[in-house]
Amino acid sequence: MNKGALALLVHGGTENWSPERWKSRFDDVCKDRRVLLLPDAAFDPAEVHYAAVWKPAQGELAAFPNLRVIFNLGAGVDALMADSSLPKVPLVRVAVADLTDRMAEYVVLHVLMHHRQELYLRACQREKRWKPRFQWPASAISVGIMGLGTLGTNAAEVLRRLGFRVSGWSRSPRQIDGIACFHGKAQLETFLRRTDILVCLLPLTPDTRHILNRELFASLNRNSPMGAPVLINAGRGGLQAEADILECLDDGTLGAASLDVFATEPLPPDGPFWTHPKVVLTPHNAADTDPDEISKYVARQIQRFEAGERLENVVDPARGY
Ligand code: NDP
Ligand code: OXD
Repeated sequence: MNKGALALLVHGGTENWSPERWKSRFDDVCKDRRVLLLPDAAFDPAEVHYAAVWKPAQGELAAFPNLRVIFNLGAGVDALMADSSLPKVPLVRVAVADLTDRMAEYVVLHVLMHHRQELYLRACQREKRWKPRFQWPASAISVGIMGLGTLGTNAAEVLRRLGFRVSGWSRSPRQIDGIACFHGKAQLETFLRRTDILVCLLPLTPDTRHILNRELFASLNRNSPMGAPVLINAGRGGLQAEADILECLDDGTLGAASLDVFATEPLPPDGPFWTHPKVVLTPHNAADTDPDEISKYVARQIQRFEAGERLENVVDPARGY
């Protein structure tokens, strides 16, 4: 049987998103199928049944008349949701243990960094100051996670095992052992009031754009042992009002921030976040998508689809995630 081709459209721009690397992995796991690396391959658009993509250009996917499934090579689909010409076929996103565990590593690393006062301690080291500060226990700190999906739930559970008081906020009601769960706009304020370290793992949708703003920061717990609340955002840059973050860091509404994502990526060299003393910045690599794992995941899903089984982790276009 002539198997439909898989088109690869990868426009990440960083080492992890090297199109050639993805092509070689997909060649390994789709041996009986043509894997086309666009835009270079000479091909007939009609032969493409599957597309595996990262940040494709607007309209690029509309060129395939026989497209059956789109596989987003990451967890967040905001770039695809912004394409009004996106073909109306199932869109599958990444939800795999490899990525989920990497995100938990990032969240734990940054929660501990603020909890254990690493910014202060590094400054002491630079200045050769031997000045230990009181070290409060994890159980004194309340971490609030916005987004209790694949990534947020796992990170919440790992933090709970470390002894933190953990709560979470989602769109619909959730129940997770040992985690205080809040949902919807009506419960947001209650969730924020008890939060010392706010971790954002929300998807970017019309409902969540700029949700991380001054009003929200002002609702965080002002009586935490840490003095001022801390923000950790590894969701998307569009979730944060960046001018508000800078102002709130400067006026003490926020004590510090770990930011992995930005409205404009790569962050321009003259951006104020690079040098802000209260900011810990990473270049959108909280949780890399690993080409080995993700190519296998996509190949498995294609197998399921062709065997008439249900695709996993299909995005609901109405919700936008
Ligand atoms: P999921 O879809 O599994 O979870 C999303 C969570 O957000 C759900 O709990 C959902 O609520 C909640 N949510 C969505 N909209 C709202 C809203 N309006 N109000 C309240 N809660 C809302 O996503 P993942 O956990 O897999 O990924 C989350 C995001 O992380 C991705 O969309 C991506 O942007 C980002 N990401 C960043 C990476 C990085 O390296 N920086 C790597 C990978 C992902 P409900 O449970 O009710 O549906
Ligand atoms: C993702 C990401 O969404 O890497 O997977 O940002």
